[in-house]
Amino acid sequence: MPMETVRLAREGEIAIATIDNPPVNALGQALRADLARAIAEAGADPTVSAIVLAAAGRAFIAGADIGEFGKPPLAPFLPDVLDAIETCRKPVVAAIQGVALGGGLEVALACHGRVASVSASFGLPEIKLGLIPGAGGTQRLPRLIGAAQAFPLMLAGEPIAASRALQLGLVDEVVDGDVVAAAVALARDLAARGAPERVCDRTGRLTAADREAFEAQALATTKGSGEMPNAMALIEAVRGVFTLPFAEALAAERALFLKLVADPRSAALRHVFFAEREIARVPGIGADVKPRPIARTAVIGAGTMGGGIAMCFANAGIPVTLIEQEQAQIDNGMNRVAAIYAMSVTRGSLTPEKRDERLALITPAVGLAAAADADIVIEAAFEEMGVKQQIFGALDGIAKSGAILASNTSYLDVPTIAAATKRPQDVLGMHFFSPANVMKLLEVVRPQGIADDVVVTAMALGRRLGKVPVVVGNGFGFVGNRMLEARTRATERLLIAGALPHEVDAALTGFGFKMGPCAMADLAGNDIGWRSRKARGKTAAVADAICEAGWFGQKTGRGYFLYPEGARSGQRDPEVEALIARISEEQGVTRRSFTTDEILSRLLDPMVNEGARILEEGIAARPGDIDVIWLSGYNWPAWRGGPMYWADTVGLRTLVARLEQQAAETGDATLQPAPLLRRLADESKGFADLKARSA
Ligand code: T1G
Repeated sequence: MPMETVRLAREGEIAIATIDNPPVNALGQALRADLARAIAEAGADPTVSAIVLAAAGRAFIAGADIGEFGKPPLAPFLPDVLDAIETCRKPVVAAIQGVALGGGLEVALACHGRVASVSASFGLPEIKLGLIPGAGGTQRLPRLIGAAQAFPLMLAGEPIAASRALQLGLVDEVVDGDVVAAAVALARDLAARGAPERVCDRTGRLTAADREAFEAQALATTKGSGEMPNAMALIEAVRGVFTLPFAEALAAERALFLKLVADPRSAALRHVFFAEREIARVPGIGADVKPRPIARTAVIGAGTMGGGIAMCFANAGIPVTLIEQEQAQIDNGMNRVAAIYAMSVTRGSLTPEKRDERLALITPAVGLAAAADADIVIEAAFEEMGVKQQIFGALDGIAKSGAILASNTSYLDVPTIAAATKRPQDVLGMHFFSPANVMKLLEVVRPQGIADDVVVTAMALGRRLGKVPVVVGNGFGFVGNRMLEARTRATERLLIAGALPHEVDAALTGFGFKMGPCAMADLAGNDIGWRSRKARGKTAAVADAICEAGWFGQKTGRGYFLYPEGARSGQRDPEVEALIARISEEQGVTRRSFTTDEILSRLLDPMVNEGARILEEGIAARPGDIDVIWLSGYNWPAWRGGPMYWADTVGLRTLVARLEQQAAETGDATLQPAPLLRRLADESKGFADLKARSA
């Protein structure tokens, strides 16, 4: 049976095995089997003196096939394939172009020589999947470059460039040309030198000084390893290079790896890996739809959001005109932008040259006419419909034909804004999150009737700005804020029923969030929610009372918590706790205590329920999109996979039962399980069983 994923060819006495398993040569079962076969065949061929391992496509090998994890493992297993390469009696040389990641780098490490193209990059990113290298990376990399060089690389999981790999001794040569030809030359050379040297036999770099340096790194890591077990497993595995014979250390690494593969935290991170890639596929829009060119941009409104959005463009090297109505306003806006850049220079995260470069890309202007030549105009003005319609109506007469008009509104109706123009097909929402120059999430709001290439352009631009763009439908609060509203209402209910702000926040930070709902409200400013509730005729007894007292949060030194002398973390406030108790009494509620799990259920179940409604209404195309929104916009802990993934781990029947109980207890009809949630639970299914639908 012919090999599907590896092609064998000859260059004289050199056999060239070319891996070809699109899109990124992931080491799935078929490739592992073909690789083992190619090495065996070439190894046994008396006319072959050496083997070159090359790859077709944009990646050398992007690692193990992540999609296979969690499924019954299929032979041949990667460690065995790598053992066949390393113990081959003929030298095997890797010709590396593109990325060599995870198992891909481990393949290269099992070879007897490595030649890289200048654009190649190398990394062991397993840590990001809640794993450690599982096919010799923790043993062979330290033997090649030293444990104190190897450990930080594996702990960070970030790729390094070919030039750095050469410096470290990870590769033998870097070429700016035909990497296969260079690998053939090295293979010939190694064949002439006799039996190939194996990386597993190298111990020269594993000195006492290297051990000492590694142990210092391990100690520092132990102190800060947090929730994830894999950092500790990595230390244990790497320490094996000093304490165990190679074969035993390899077996120990594998055992640690397989344990982590079975860990639900890794399963969640693997879900996130694929969900983050799935968002690029917009249902109903073909891959043939091309984005419109974006060379010049404009931002209307130089407030906190407008300034931050302008910085996103400048940071991506895209010229932007920042527009205000009056000179004083644009001066303030530019001063704020300059101050943020100055802070980055002070912190050393930006050079003065880069600062100047970016500031030079932001052109301040007064009057909408300055947006005339922009390919896209993003409006970030005051959140009031009349203001938006006035701006879009004027822009309609100014912006060039084919320009995209986007609103950064966080909850207003986009079609109503678009109706102020004669080009609604070119008007959409691009909802950035504060601070816009920092937060990754970008909700691309796709109203009915929008042109496909406008959506595709906004998505491509989002990626160009280094954002995580997710297409959402038009509706109040779109996806993220709509679910946040459900959690905010739950917080209010919990406080009146008997919980205290620090207890509510502790439950969520214990779950993995960096900040609880009360501290988050205090950071954002309680007056923002207050104004929005008042504008919609809504009330929240506790939150309103805190605002009526003028306690807007950190900016007033007091909110749900006290912030003495500008402290960034809040302290319990007996006055707030007394105010809450008074409101319970006024509402005739007998306060009671709640366990952490009860608090979590009351905070998160309503969010998931709202998520189910959002999917029913098509405001989100996939549950995974909702998960990515909460990870990149609201600090949902990645190792929990996101709200919809988490719901499946709890079990939808359990969630339905809990929500029914909460609805009965509170009389709040919004807690009645959404039809989709109830249906999936009845069918013993999860959100993961849902197919994508057009947002
Ligand atoms: N397994 C399965 N599919 C993969 C994959 C992988 N390792 N890498 C990429 N894909 C798919 C991806 O889902 C997408 O599919 C398509 O390829 C293009 O990817 C034993 C345990 C390589 C830098 O963590 O970082 O080895 O959406 O959209 O932006 O020790 O993909 O088109 O259907 O991301 O150009 C370690 C993961 C695995 C690297 C390319 N490796 N991949 O980025 O394209 S664990 C990784 C990436 C391991 C061993 C261990 C990136 C990329 P689709 P893409 P890209």
